[in-house]
Amino acid sequence: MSLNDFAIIESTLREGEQFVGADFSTDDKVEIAYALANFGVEYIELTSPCASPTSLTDCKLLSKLDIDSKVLTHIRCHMDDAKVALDTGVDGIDVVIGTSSYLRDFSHGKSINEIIDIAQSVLTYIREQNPFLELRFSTEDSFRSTEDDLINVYQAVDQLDVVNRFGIADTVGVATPHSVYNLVSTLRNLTDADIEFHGHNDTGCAVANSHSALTAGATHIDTTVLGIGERNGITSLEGLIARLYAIDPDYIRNKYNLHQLHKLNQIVADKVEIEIPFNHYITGLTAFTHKAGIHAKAILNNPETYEILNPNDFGLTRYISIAHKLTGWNALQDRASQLGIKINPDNLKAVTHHVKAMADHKRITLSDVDELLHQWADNNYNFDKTEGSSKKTSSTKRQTHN
Ligand code: HCA
Ligand code: CU
Repeated sequence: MSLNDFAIIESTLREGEQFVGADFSTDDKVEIAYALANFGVEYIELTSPCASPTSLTDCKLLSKLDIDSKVLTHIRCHMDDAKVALDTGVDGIDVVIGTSSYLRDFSHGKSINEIIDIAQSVLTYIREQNPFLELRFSTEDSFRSTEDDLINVYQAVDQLDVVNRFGIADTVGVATPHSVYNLVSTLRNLTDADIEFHGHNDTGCAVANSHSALTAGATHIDTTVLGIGERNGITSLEGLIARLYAIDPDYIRNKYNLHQLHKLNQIVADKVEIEIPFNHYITGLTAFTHKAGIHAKAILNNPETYEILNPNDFGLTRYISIAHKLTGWNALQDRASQLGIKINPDNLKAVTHHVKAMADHKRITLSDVDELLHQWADNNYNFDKTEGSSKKTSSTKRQTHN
């Protein structure tokens, strides 16, 4: 199990470029690469240098950046692509070829034996040209390939002894934690090389699948910032970090610069012209927002009661929402203290009752609550106890609270 010894292959600049909203300029790529390196990802994967003339020059440029993350590029299992990639100065090359019947019949048209032949010649060639390069071989659409085909292909490549790492790709997001565990375990028993998992999120399993891959012995996980990629993308960096932090906070705190995560998300979100989704792991607007009175009370006593992720570790703060019918008097007491208001327990309960009644009738705001707290802290106000309405009897005393 490699939950305590794994590396992130951050593919925002490769898989992420395949997101419909992405159109990164050279400057964008440099900025994102620096932000990823500041966060501390071990690898940054770049679009194939064969994709376009600028992809080639950007690959060369980003390989020269003074960053700690290793720079990889990603190519088809093709001799022409290999020659171009070798010339870019990257630290490693990720090679991929489809093995499912879909891709064999409707994409490259090759049989399993032909795939093995091509893989052998391309991978051997790359290794001959550069003995120090990190070389990875992956099958595309691994989870709709037959296990026999996969074993034949991986075994044939393993015998060459030229790759550092094998990849398994859930290209269409069909895998489950169970199927990922089984396939990674099979590959783990077959080779001593490192194992990388790349998982799409079409059915919402990408983070769980990545976690499962690690428990089965995978060593490398592909991510993108905000999960961007083809269709609805792959394992998000933030989802993986949240998942692994929940298991071993100290390990993740020491491994990555967690305070950089929100900034990194905002940079990428701005460039691809989306909002960070409200419910996104760690960085979403509501990720640390608590609402129900019962939750608020416990959170105020001990945040761990309802939080497995500490927002402070990410440079963020929690928020307790109080302007609604589910509110409770503990949360309102906390708000009163924030406002410097003294309010006796009976009045506090009366305000709580009043807020709830008011919220039953209309959408209320924090200022409505604050106003009520001010009013009830001031004994010169009499309230009509009919639910949902209050009646001021004095308009002078209130000013002392403003
Ligand atoms: C794609 C290819 C890929 C490759 C993954 C990998 C996939 O369909 O664009 O090389 O690990 O999802 O299979 O992203
Ligand atoms: Cu992919």
